[in-house]
Amino acid sequence: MKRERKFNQLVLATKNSGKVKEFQKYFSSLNIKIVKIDDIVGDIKEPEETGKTFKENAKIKAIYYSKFTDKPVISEDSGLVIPYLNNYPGVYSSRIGKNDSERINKILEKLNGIEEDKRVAYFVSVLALAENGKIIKTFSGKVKGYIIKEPKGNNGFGYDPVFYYKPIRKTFAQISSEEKNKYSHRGRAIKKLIKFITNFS
Ligand code: ITT
Repeated sequence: MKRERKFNQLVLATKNSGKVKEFQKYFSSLNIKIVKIDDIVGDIKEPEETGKTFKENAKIKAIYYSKFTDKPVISEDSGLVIPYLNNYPGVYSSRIGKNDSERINKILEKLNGIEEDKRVAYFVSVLALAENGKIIKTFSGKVKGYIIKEPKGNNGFGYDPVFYYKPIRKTFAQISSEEKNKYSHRGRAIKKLIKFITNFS
């Protein structure tokens, strides 16, 4: 069954410039225009992320922002999950410190002296697609890595400098955003989103 209207434009509802860069990179070769929410509605108040899961928070953000525009909106909730630390920091990934380096130091302290096989970590991304305050669908992506003892690399954002991806023997901060999109939680979730919107266009 074909949808009547094409998803030829998506409003990206995030305040995180690192995410914006990766989305723009991914979509740059496709016939889908990414518009930032700020460019449509200006600097509006962010919704409270009261959910207990990434999916709940992604939905909260997508529903909230999609009430400000008639265009389809995509939001993301993502974070780092460390099973040895009972899945910390999880949905609190952006809130455990004032800036990226404080947040990185917090997890390095918690893992101080812990051997490599227990330093497994996952990045998780859940995207929510919504229109006029209603969720159309969610998409998720996950990638496994290891938290190394000292930050390496200057690219990316957030926990990328300590997230070591074994298949390429580099951290996510040592590769370009294009390459990161090939392996990352976000890249994997975006791939599912694209499959959905292009099948229904
Ligand atoms: P928005 O809600 O406006 O999208 P945010 O930064 O608050 O921006 P989240 O609530 O989804 O977004 O928090 C995700 C946090 O998880 C993010 O701030 C980083 O600290 C971390 N994170 C997520 N994806 C990451 C990635 O690809 N690389 C490094 N850190 C990442």
